[in-house]
Amino acid sequence: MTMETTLLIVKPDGVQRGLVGRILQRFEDKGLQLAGLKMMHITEDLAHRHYAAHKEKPFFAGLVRFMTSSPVVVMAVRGVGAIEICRKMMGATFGSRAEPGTIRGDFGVSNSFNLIHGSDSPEAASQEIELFFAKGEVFDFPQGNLEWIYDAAEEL
Ligand code: D4T
Repeated sequence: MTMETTLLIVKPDGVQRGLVGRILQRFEDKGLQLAGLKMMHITEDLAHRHYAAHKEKPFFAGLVRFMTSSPVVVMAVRGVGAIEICRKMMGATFGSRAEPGTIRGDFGVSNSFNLIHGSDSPEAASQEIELFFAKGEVFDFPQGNLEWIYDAAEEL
């Protein structure tokens, strides 16, 4: 596993329901580093680009409407194996099926209003970070407590 930076989005339902703090807290509690954070309103064009892989799907129009309906909070989160770790912490796509203990499993029951997005591969992560953050908005800085988060023998 290598050091990775992933893109997470607290979707409009998470912001409207006042869950941003609790969701963000889970990633900090895990020992991952917050490297970028901002609130934004996703434009139609950005939603289309972000979900381009789904453009032929029957749920695409509703997904774009949802993602552009209200502000979101985007985060760049860093850690060894962060992409897979964050996906596991999010839980299965549908809130109705996500395991308890995961974000979607603990905070939601809806399938389309599923609270959070997370990059699903290193390629997607770098594309999505570029899409959502301008140059200089994701920070590279030493994690203060790193020596207590990773064993020195671990490969960082
Ligand atoms: P994202 O991409 O938002 O992190 O979610 P997932 O990676 O877990 O799931 P996905 O790409 O398959 O779906 C993207 C997004 O579309 C919504 N969706 C999905 C929906 O409204 N109806 C559906 O049938 C599916 C499959 C939920 C997440």
